[in-house]
Amino acid sequence: MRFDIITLFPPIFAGYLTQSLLAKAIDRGLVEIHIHDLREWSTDLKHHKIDDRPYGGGPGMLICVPPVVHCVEAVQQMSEQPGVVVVMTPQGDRLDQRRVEHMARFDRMILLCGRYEGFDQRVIDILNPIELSVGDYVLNGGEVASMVVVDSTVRMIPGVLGDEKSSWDDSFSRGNRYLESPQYTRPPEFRGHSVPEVLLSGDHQRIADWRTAEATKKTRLRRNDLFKSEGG
Ligand code: 6GU
Repeated sequence: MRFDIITLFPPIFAGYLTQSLLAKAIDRGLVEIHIHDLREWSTDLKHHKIDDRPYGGGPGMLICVPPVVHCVEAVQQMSEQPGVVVVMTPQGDRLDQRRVEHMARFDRMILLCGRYEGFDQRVIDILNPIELSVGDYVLNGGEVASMVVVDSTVRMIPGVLGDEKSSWDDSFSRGNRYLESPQYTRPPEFRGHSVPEVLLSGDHQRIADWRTAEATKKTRLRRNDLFKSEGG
């Protein structure tokens, strides 16, 4: 799967791309990520300005339409495979695991990271992108949100996780609508806190029943809404 990320702050991505699971997926050729600096498509050759004040007044600055459209068109040309254009914005559809699993089937995504007060509306009207938000709170820009999209999508690509089963078992994945039960590893006791006896019993049926009961209890307590959205 190929990701093209368009941003005003390319250095934000350096650490993220070179660590852990994502770095391994890139090494193994399962994922390609290309970062593009929107400022390079500025029509203002002197200051590489890409934003301006909103018509009609109001606070802050907007990202102008010409550099964004030129950049997306140029980036589309960089691969034969057309990319699905995704604009990261708090006004977008809220990302959830169902959406992630749908997007994991795309061959290529072009992620546009907003800054300031967002984009000129004509960016949306011309590019007709998917608009995505990662939750009901405001971030300083779409960069962190785009990493959320890459991170959650990549782990659904077959072969990316070592153990195929592990993403299936996760909370919110297709196989599971419950939060996870508590987990423990060594030592068996620390500062008076012991591992539940059942987990040391070796009785697989009892362990499975205990985990189901704990997961159900935690979900009911913390996220009762998950029981009501079975279709989700
Ligand atoms: Cl995609 N962008 C910004 N700036 N804030 C957000 C968001 C995106 N999703 C949630 N909050």
